[in-house]
Amino acid sequence: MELLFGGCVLVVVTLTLGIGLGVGLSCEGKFRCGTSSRCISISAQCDGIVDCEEGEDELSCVRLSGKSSVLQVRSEGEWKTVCSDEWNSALGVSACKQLGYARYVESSSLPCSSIEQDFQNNLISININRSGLQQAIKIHNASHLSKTQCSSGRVTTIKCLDCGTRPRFSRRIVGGNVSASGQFPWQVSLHFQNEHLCGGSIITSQWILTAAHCVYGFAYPTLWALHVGLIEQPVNGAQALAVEKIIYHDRYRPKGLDYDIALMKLAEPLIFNGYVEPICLPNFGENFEDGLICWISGWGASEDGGEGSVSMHSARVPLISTKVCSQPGVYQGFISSWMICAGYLEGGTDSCQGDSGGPLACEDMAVWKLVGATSWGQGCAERNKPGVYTRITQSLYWIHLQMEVSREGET
Ligand code: 4AZ
Repeated sequence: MELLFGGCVLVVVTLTLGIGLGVGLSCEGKFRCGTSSRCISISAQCDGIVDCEEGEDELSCVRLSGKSSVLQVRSEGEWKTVCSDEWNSALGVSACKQLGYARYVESSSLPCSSIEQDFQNNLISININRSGLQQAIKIHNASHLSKTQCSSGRVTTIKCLDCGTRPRFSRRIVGGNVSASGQFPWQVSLHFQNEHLCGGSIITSQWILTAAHCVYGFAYPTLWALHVGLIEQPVNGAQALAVEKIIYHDRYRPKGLDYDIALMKLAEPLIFNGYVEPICLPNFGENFEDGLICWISGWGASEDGGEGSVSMHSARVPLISTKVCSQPGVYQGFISSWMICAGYLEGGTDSCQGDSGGPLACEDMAVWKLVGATSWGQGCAERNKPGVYTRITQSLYWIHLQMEVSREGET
């Protein structure tokens, strides 16, 4: 009897401890500092005061939303759209810095009524005094006023990078499915120990986006060299670009298919010239419709198990809804929110080995946006087995966070 009682006490104690720890780790209703067990209240996140040891609570406090790149800041646990009332370019410079960009291009304003409904409801005005402007301010800790209406009736949109254009591409010279010079100026060839292994996309003058499965286990910068502005491989004599840092998503696992995203930071910034250009990242909440025609490109194999291609190939592929892509016979049970499918259920056109990490690019009002990064598929171009791409709108926080953290300490 005593033994039984003792056992019961042990079970109860273990359960209580376990649940207690579990709740502590899950930080329910609170913000958790990185991977530590420290939890802070939601209102302490993005309040301008560092609470976490590594300052994580003051990161990811800014985002661009919707098709017009409306600026939003996180405040008191909610995302709020910034009124253009007291806006100025010094704040724009800070906002772009907080998004991890090295530069700022311009701000503009739009009538509040012309943006997506979801972003119209929670508004905020940011005003900053002179001393704030002289310090390296973060825009979310500028003194601010929450509002239900912007006095000007207008909200702020910002642009941090000229991206997504193809100044050297002339439509007349496209032949077959070999890409023309300047057609995909954001396409990168990632060489591992002097061989093309994967594709990538230029997203800023210093950052290349690729797939985690391309670099997992090989995340040593000195073993890689990047090539940009080229059509033909091999690249004898062409200048190889050195990599400074490789970061892959910490939740990526080689046996899983989620979080298949990585960034490479270049040792020296790129100079854009029409053959080398960045592609735009999409914005938060941007929706790319099923059936939208997008493009894939790369030096991958022309058939499953085949050799890589000498010339960069490209193909038109329509986006496929997750509903269709998750049907029985297609990829039932495999398509998560981190993935987007594109291609043809009848087969015939697809990405393949060696294309991984490369762009799934869609043109939207004359601007090209990176909608996916080539990730996986069963075989290549098989019936009912379209290509699966890492969904970039899902990865935006991660991307901007890495770029923002990497810029800390820069002036
Ligand atoms: C690969 O192995 C790979 N058909 C990339 C894309 C696809 C399949 C395989 C999609 O890199």
